[in-house]
Amino acid sequence: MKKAWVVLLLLLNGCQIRTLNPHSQVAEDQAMLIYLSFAIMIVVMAVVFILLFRFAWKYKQTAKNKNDVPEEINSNKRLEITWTLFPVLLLAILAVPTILVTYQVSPKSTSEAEGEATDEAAIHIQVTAERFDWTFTYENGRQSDRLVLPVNKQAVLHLQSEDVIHSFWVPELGGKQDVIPGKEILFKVTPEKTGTFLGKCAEFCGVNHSLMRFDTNVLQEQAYRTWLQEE
Ligand SMILES: [Cu+2]
Repeated sequence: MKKAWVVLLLLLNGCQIRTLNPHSQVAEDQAMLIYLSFAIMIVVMAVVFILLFRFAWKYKQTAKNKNDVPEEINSNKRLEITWTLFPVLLLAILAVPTILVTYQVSPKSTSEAEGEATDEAAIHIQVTAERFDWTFTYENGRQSDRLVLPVNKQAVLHLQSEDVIHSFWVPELGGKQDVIPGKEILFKVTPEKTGTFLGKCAEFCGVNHSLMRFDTNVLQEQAYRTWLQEE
């Protein structure tokens, strides 16, 4: 029994990748959607299971009712309206924030984003995925295998792939975002906390896919500037 719990905990932990530990607005919005749909699911499950057990108990066969012929009921307006409106209401509660957030956080390709206002002070980083590593190129030309970002400042990541479809994913900052060959995709993120967050490719891209991991370091702005100048 103990073993089963350990296995379950390991599965839930996802080995270092922590999805529900958001440190950016995008990641917070995504986590909120997960919690909301989970809460709705719990409500539905509770109703279904309570009714299931209640009816199984209430209408169980006994020596007394064994030969009863149940009354035939053709319709019940009140019940029918309830079980139609209730799911509609739940779906609406789920749909409105989902659509709003999805449109808001969806990354766009460069051509789609043309003419769209970007933060003047935002930093731009070229992110190149190829089998099987990531290269991050900064504004001063510095290249690195790690993503380094200043805290509380918008970063515009220009995602590009050299070969096949990869997926950019730093769960604590948001994502996952497919990286598609022949198309540059902009992913905007503003990290809200300093620290090191694990990122990885989330699209199976070949035999060494699992090696496509990278560290994301979120630094204070001054430390970021210093790091940029380092060799
Ligand atoms: Cu990949």
